Parts: sequence; structure tokens; C-alpha cells
Amino acid sequence: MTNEAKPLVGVVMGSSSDWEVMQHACVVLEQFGVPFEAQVISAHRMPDDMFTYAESARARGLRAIIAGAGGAAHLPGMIAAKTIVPVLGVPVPSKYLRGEDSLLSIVQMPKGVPVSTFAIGEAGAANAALTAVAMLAANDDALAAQLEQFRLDQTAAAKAMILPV
Ligand code: RP5
Repeated sequence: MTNEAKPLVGVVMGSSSDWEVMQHACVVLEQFGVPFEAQVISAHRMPDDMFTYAESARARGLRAIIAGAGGAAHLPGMIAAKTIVPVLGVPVPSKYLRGEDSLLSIVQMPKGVPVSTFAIGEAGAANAALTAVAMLAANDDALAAQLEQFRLDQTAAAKAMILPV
């Protein structure tokens, strides 16, 4: 899946079963008109593809990689080990440990190879994408204005909230 010819953000996940969560990153990138690509790359089931993806990421123009995985979630960390493109890790909820295993696997990177780690699940996926947008906005005034407006809209929506009491 890709929404433009030359993606700036790569969205990868360990399984198609992660899509329910990871699609929320793609929705945000689409909303901001950021060119991205999305695909399954499994650290455990296709390690050679994972390394090829990471090694070629920067030369292909990727400026951020959003990587989601569940369980023993090695994908974000191993991608980060093979590229200097910033990796934004999304812990996907797992069947038995509700994603706490995913979170700890992703967040506890040894010093020297960082993975920026987000909340478990949908909020983490969306926030990883918003962070990628913010990173790109550092050199893109139009994108920065879009992000400012997004925040203003959120504030207005919160102020308009009415409780049922
Ligand atoms: C991880 O294992 C994936 O990221 C996924 O969250 C989890 C389960 O994968 P499936 O068995 O559903 O393919 O590698």
C-alpha cells in the first residue's frame, strides 16, 4: 500500500493482524497529505526483508519509519539497528499480555540505538504518525500550519464538549 510515488514515511508491521491498530497511523498520514507506504515486514518470519528494508530506507527517501509489532516485538528495534532513519515504535496489543509485552520489548532499547516508543494500540499508532508529521513540519511551513490547525480544532472540540448531566 502506498499513497504517492515517493513515500516520506514508512509504516511497517509484523503481521496483517496488526493492521487494525496500525491503520490509525495511515489515516493520520493521509489526513495530512504525507506520502507514505505501508506493508507487512516480520522480524521473525522475514528477517532478510526487514534488513533490506531498513538498509535501503534512507536512500529511498524515507524520513521516518513507524514500526508496529506485538508480543516479542523486535521489529522496531531491529530496523533501528540497521538505519539512522528515526524509528517510531508502536506496541500492538497481544493476545495474552494485552500489549504490555510489546511495550516493554519496544521501549527498553539499550543505549545507542533509540526507538521512540508510543502508547499501546490505536492512540500510539495515531500519535506516532502525528510525531512523524511534526518532524516533517520542521522543514515544511504548510505542513506546520496544518498541524497548528489540527491542534486548534481539537481544542475547539474539547471546549464544545457537553456532559449529559
Ligand atoms: C508479531 O506477532 C506481529 O507483530 C503480531 O502482533 C503478532 C502475532 O502475529 P500473527 O500470529 O497474528 O500473524 O510478530
